[in-house]
Amino acid sequence: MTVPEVRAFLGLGSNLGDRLANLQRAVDLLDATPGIRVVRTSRVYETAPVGPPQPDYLNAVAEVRTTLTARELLDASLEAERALERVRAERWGPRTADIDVLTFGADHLDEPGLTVPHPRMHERAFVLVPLLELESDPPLPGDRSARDLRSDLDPDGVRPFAPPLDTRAGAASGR
Ligand code: A4P
Ligand code: MG
Repeated sequence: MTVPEVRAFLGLGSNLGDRLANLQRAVDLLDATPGIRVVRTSRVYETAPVGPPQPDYLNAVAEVRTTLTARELLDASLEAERALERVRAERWGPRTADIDVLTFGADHLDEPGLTVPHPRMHERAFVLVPLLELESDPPLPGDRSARDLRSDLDPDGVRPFAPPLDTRAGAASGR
């Protein structure tokens, strides 16, 4: 029996070390995980930090197709973060790689340690600008729609930095 694939979006961030290489490595690690295919990513943006003073981030959003459950996708993301030797020193503090599960199909989940859509995604231009590049009407927390947000989305501090990250899917199609 074939397990149907779910389309999910992952938020990627890095503000320590070689930030672009960290994001690429995160994509490669996710793509190498059985049950996850990274289809494409947004462009890479350089973004002003939200939270305590810290270096600017690079952020991007990856579109994946997965046969995993949402929980398994989160675990794979945390595993990739660990592989990138993320130092969990302070909440909202600097990190080599942060991977958030933004959406999982059209599901709304609120379980211990797993809330989807990501509860703060609609407040954050560093998530929304790259996400809206890939999907014009993504699931959002509560009953919000992207149309409601666009008017008060402040893209200041979210600057294009690099083209989309490499994916096997992109390489196969000659991109
Ligand atoms: N968790 C629950 N739901 C989810 C989900 N949908 N995706 C739990 C990922 N994790 C989820 O995460 C803590 C726990 O949240 C996880 O173990 C998981 O069970 P964490 O990554 O260790 O904590 P954190 O990231 O330090 O805190 P938090 O509140 O998740 O922070 P955010 O929201 O991830 O923000 N500024 C810019 N410009 N760019 C950034 O990327 N990132 C942050 C971190 C702050 N400022 C930023 C950026
Ligand atoms: Mg996080």
